Amino acid sequence: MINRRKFIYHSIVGATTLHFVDTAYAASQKQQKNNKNGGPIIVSTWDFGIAANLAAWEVLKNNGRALDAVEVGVKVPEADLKNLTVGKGGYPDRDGHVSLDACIMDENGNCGAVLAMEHITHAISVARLVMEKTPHVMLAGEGALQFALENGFQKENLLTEESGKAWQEWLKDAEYKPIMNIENQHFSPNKLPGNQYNHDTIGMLALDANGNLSGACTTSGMAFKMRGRVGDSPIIGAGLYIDNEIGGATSTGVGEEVVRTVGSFLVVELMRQGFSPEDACKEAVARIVKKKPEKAKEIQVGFLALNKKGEYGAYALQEGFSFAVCHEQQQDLLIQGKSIF
Ligand code: SD4
Repeated sequence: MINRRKFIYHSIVGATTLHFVDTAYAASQKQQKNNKNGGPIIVSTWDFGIAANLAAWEVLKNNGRALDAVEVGVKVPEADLKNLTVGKGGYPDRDGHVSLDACIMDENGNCGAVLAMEHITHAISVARLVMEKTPHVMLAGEGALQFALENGFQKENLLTEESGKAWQEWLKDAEYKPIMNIENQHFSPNKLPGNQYNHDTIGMLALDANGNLSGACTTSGMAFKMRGRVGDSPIIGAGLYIDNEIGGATSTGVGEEVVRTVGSFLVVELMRQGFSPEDACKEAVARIVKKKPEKAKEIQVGFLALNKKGEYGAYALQEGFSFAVCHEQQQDLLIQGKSIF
């Protein structure tokens, strides 16, 4: 299996140095390696984290600030029209509106977020402006859009031909059912025809050369959600949390379950207690399972964590969760191949 994944990935990205390995297999080696070096390092969720990390690396390699790196990085999938789960081109809600959730947090505990914002591709940049230019942490809906427009963002139609077609298709049955375990194309390439992901968020964590941590998280949320629904991704402590003394964490999957456990904050607090990043993520997933055992086989939830030493780890409820790691100009895509069962 490992060899097969390696082959697939090398064939896609060519020149970049990449390794495809199971998380459990690789995590301990990686942690040792990064222990020596600390930062700069970037980790982000899912396959699309690879391209995002490369953009973020351009900032970190020049001694840039982690905050700038994570913003630049997650803007890549936000602008990618082929990405149906983040930014422009993301799946709409059940009424056909694309509404975006995003948040950002820096090394000083500053944070900003936009919730259910329509018509603006780079939700993360609006979230950053909320953090830097307002006395608030969150702006939602019409107010977020108004703030964005007042600050020079252009109003756009975020529904593309492809996401519009997917919505029309969905309307035939109009059944809201998060499909789990198909997020990673390489892991289960033949499960569904086309690009029928119905959720995936980019969460990115970075540690810069000065030893400072920041994070960003951005998504179009669960596909075909109810109008006005907001998940975990823009909620500080749920979809993202940074504590510059300890580390950072971010989440992906069915946001309602992450909100119920304040998942990312929990992961960081577990690391404070001495858990490794991977063990902290595993424990946070276990708490979700404990609260809702009946849902454990139906949904996907995953956490990704990076500590102050540059050690990282991830854990997801279901197999197929990939995350991208970038340090010293090396890219890795790790797949967490173990189910909690
Ligand atoms: C949400 N957590 O809106 C997001 C969706 C996601 O992988 O991450 N899916 O609930």
